[in-house]
Amino acid sequence: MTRAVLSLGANLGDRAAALRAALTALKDDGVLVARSTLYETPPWGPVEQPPYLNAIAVVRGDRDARGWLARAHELEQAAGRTREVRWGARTLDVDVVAVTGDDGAPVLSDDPELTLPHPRAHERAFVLVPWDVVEPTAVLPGRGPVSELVAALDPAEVAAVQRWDHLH
Ligand code: A4P
Ligand code: MG
Repeated sequence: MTRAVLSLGANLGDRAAALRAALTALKDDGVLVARSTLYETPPWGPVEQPPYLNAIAVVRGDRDARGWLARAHELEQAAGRTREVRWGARTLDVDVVAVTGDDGAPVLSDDPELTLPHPRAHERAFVLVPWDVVEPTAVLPGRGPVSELVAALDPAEVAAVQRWDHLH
């Protein structure tokens, strides 16, 4: 058994439907431990594109790290994702943020196919803010407590991550 933190993002089409379908699929798999609400977030990175909806899912089950990546790719495909521009707009992106074994030890990997922890998670408000709400004691392996990483972000970036569910 392993535990994984997944980051879900969508900025094309019916963003909320894509995220909800993926979260429902994880629930139906019997692996969903916790999930955040949906947050609207400004696009991060060099590509100009529409705002995202983002969410975090904590899952636990009988998969290794590669197994979670494979499930992530299945969920992307079910949402009709095609791979175009790196960092560009997408119907659904599911990234594996971190994986831990049942002994609590983090899975570490510098394989470009699956880098763990995710190499950009520690600087992304759209990952850290929802994760901190769902799991206030979480630690990002090699980087520190998620709450401290949130505190170290630009406050404007944190404020720009806005709860969306209760507005819609
Ligand atoms: N890969 C390696 N490590 C991982 C990992 N830990 N989790 C490989 C998932 N995939 C990992 O991913 C490219 C390759 O990364 C895959 O072949 C996989 O084996 P991709 O999903 O095909 O392409 P991508 O999503 O464009 O690249 P990447 O690196 O996942 O992009 P990012 O960094 O996730 O950026 N702004 C906001 N506000 N919210 C967002 O969700 N997302 C992006 C995508 C940009 N800006 C955003 C958001
Ligand atoms: Mg991705």
